[in-house]
Amino acid sequence: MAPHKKEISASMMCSDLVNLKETLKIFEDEGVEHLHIDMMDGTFVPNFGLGVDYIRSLRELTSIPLDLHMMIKDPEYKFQWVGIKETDIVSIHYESTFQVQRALDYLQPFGCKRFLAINPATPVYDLEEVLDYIDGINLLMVNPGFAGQKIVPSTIKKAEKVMQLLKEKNHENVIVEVDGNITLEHASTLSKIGASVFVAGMSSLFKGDINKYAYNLEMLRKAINN
Ligand code: S6P
Ligand code: MG
Repeated sequence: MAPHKKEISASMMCSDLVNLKETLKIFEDEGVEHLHIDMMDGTFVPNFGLGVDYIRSLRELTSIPLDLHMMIKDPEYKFQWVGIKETDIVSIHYESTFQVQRALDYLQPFGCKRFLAINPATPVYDLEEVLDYIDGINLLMVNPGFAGQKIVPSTIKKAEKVMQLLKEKNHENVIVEVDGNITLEHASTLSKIGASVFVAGMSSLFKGDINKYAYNLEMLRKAINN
């Protein structure tokens, strides 16, 4: 199988609302593949995040596909609220619902890419029974809820274990996304391990003011394609 294309998903939780239009124009010019949307309900994770009105407005401003990271409890009953498109990625968390396989089934009619998100302490073997129902894995490198955190060190080794599992189970078609503290160094390491979607937040893209974003994206692009 040909290796997956290396892609960037810009974390919109880290973007400045005042310069939103200009920021999106830079992302379009730089070929950013996804906009990462951290949805949080204050229950599944200890924070509130981006919601349906924000998503609706964003759709009017850009056609860059969305990467909806649903950090919410029982997401299967809320898919209809969001306006999911076929070009989107939608991640739900292993621990967010009592019946995760059913939730993935409920997502299928939307035609989007279905990703399962796992926390730093979620065992890799939990993925085994759902490999047939997912297009990707969102591997959290931090405990979800906040931008600007430090990586949980064991997650690098865990990324290797995930790639090993996909190989053993003949599921190398499954995409691996990495989310949280993706510095240039972590991006480069994780790219070599086999990750192909990189969430760009405060650790890479949103460093300095808006005039730095294009440069930051180019640096990240270099790190993931090395
Ligand atoms: C964390 C969330 C992430 C953050 C991302 C930001 O709960 O899932 O997507 O937005 O971590 O990146 P950084 O570089 O600030 O960690
Ligand atoms: Mg996220």
